[in-house]
Amino acid sequence: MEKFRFLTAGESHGKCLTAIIEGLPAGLNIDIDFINSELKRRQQGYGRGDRMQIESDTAEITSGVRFGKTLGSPITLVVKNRDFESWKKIMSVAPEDITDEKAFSTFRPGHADYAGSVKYNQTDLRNILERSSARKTAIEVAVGAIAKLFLKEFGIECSSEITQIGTACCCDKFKEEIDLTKENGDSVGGKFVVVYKNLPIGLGSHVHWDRGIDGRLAQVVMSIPAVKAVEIGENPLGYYGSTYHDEFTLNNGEIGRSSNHAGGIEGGMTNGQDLVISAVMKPIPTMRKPLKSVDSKTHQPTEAHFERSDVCAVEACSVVAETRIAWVLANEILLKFGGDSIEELKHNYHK
Ligand code: EPS
Repeated sequence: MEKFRFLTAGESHGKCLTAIIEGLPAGLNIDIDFINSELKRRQQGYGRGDRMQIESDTAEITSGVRFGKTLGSPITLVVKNRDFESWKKIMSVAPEDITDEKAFSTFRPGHADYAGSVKYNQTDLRNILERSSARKTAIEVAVGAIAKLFLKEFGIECSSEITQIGTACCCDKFKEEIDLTKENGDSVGGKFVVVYKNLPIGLGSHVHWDRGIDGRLAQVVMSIPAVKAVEIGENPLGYYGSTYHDEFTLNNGEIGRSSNHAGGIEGGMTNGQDLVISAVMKPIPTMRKPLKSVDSKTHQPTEAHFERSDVCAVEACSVVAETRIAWVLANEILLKFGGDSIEELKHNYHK
């Protein structure tokens, strides 16, 4: 069930990225500086490509907000692609501008190129690259930053941390691993964890498969480009029931827990403990030292296409995950407590 809904549009080197959000109550404070600081966080991290030197992502709000507060009407957001200045002709919408410049036909193993070109009947793989690019996560983060502002109204905050880069599991070694990968013309993935604190009990439900909040969270994190695995709480492999489950405790009459292996979710519902979600990002498929491929036009063996890319984007991915999780939590709060204004929602809200 969707209460907090949105659509995004935009290509990586097109004019801009756009989103329309619907379902937020009236009266929510919109702090544009916070949205822009989240966009900045997404651009950072060791191992990013040169595109991040060109862009300086900021969001413009063109509807749904007046004098810093939501109106309850749809909110439109725009993030400009600065790089569009260099791509105006190549990304033109006008048929008379048709050009082969920047066209390519050699599939990158691991990218959307192959399946996308077959599905959409495209010979120029740029027509797939442009929307499959992780560039679109910029506008998604802007949407998620608004969801985070909504969560802040209820004292819900989050943090994230990188736990592994390639084979390095200790943060002192992360830079070294990325430097070595870059020297080898390769790319590297990793793992991160996101924690949300101060959630109410009972977001999500056990009554239908599609209402479990764990499934909804897994979907939004798994669908971040290059994410291949999502875990909620502690990976239970190797545990017994007696050692995995979080025993109940009583402290001055207050119900508590002795541990949080469940990561804050039991029976598809938040249980009041911290929400803990980890995800694994694969190495980005665009590599300076390309893998073997096939040319889609000539059907001859060749090397995969290379163009400017990131060596490692795990840190950016963790920011994207934080903001996507915020979409789901905001939606569940709206569903459970309801309200057309932030005042009404706060009146209905309880932990
Ligand atoms: C990205 C923008 C892209 C890439 C990257 C993420 O810009 P460009 O293609 O112009 O260099 O840097 O996207 C990918 C690596 C990918 O495979 O999708 C961004 O804004 O995050």
